[in-house]
Amino acid sequence: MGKTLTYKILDAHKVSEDLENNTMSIVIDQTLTQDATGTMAYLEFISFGIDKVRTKLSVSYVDHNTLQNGFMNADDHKFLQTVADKYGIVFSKAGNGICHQVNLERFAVPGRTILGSDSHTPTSSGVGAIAIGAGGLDVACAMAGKPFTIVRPKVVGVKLTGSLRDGVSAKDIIIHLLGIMSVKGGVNKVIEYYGDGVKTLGVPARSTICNMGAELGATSSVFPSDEITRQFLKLQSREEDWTELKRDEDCVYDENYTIDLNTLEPCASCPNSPDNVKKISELKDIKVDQVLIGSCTNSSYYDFVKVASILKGKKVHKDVSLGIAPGSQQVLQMITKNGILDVLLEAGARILESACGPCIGMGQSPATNAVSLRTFNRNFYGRSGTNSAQVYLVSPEVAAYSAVQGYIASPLGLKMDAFSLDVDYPKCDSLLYKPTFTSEVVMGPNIKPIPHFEPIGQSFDAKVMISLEDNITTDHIMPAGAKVLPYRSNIEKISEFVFSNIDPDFSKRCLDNGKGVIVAKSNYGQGSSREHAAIAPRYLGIKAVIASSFARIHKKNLINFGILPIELDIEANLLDEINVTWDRKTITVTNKTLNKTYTRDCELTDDEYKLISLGGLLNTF
Ligand code: MIC
Ligand code: SF4
Repeated sequence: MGKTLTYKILDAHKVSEDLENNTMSIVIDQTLTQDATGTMAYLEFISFGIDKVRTKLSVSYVDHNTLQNGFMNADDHKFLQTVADKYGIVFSKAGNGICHQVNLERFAVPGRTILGSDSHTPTSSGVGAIAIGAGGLDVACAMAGKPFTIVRPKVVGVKLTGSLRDGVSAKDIIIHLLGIMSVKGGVNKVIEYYGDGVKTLGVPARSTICNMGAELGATSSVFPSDEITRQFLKLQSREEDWTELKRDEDCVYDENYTIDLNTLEPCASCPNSPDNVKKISELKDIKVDQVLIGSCTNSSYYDFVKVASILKGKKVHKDVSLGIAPGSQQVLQMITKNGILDVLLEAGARILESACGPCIGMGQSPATNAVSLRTFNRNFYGRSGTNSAQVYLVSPEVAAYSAVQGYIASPLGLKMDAFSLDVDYPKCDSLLYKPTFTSEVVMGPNIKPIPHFEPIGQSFDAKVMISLEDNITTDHIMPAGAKVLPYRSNIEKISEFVFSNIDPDFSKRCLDNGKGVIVAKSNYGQGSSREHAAIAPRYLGIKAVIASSFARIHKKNLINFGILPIELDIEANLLDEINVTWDRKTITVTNKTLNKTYTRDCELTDDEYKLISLGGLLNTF
């Protein structure tokens, strides 16, 4: 039996395998970090006492906290730049672009493994790499040359046939798949695309699909590296990075889907979950207040060609605010040179910085109850900065066409070829810095040491600090946005905001009680890789999270910081008294208030068991 492309790449990087626990450890070739997770990752890396990174390539991006309200973010940027220079890391300064877009343009190499402290790292898999999102501590370990351990992923084969009709986009493919598989359908799986339809998609389109594979909860997604990939790399002046990579024809997938591209229609992820999918035709006539085009999902030159084709000679509806954020300096230069920027300005667009910006609630929060159409990847409750806003995730085509109409409208059948794709791709190095190994690390006053955590103990009593439903996101746990993001380097301060959007008293309740557990249902911790969603609750005294299932990255973050993840569906109310007793074999949870006991096997690997017993990974150095 032949091999999937996924296992061709993973096996070529495998250093060990634990068949009993179904895990494998792989060498990581490249890493990426961004500023919002990067400060912690580098504090962790520095604590290892190593003189330089031990990867083929590590890149540090600044793209999330670029509002710079006060000194905190600017201090973080300085810290990141000096760390990068000292330890041998390429530095991408604020303004250079969104980490995933720049990484795709400049650094992603077919066949390599890439680990990034951001859940959308799989964007780079569009060239045929296996790129994986992880917590900062895992990325720090990879920079120190340590292998990365994953559950051996199941491989989902998605066969694409036919070609997309005018007005239908790669974004519609992945939104459609989200509608089928749901936000938890991809956990511990890699989504592998194959079939004739693949040939009809360029690398930016493939990367849009891989990017939103994160919303399926997938470990990664992957496309073959073919002639189209070679052309893309050639345009980026790095054809030498290309190798052909494909699956064996007779490989067998664990799960199979076929998508006939000819039959797809423009669709949207409706409020407040990427898997709440409807066709645009079902949403028509909904009045739109805001349209935002950008983010790591849809901010390539290719995306703006389509947007400008729709906006050419048109005006944005008077009741709509249209903001656009090109994904990188390269994209910005290209749309400037090729006349696209003029079209956008003539139409009435607001030009935003090449950064994450509104995608992570850094500005552009919609009005009360506003309808906001975004080409982004997440529409979780509160993420836009306005809890009552209705955020729809759509393709650039739907976004642009609806901006003109003033209501949600389907671009099906519209031609989008007013601008050429066959143009020069400038190599923009003005905000990229190679390391010189000469800097001393500069640390501003808001950058605080990582707190030390004692082990939770093998048996403890604690109270239920919050009881939650399915699909709780890390945005619920540790909100982002302009108010909170400046404290990513200050755990004491940021812990005040844990669950603040849904339970403003959570933090105080935890501190008053000392010891706590969180109780939830399935897919707890989906979404972002932010390890603050583990560290800050740990700081507040949370010792265990009891949930029917966990999202992959968050579960690892909990373990890394010494919190016990317990996969159990228990009955519990706020402030119920709980006892947790656990050893290598069994975990027992007793709700003393309700007089109910639950027992399950301890399915932690030996390493995970050790980490939690010692109080977390940082206590092992
Ligand atoms: C996100 O899209 O939620 C983020 C912000 O990029 C996060 C990382 C973070 O919280 O800093 C992610 O996706 O991992
Ligand atoms: Fe940035 Fe948004 Fe992409 Fe996260 S999803 S990396 S916040 S653009």
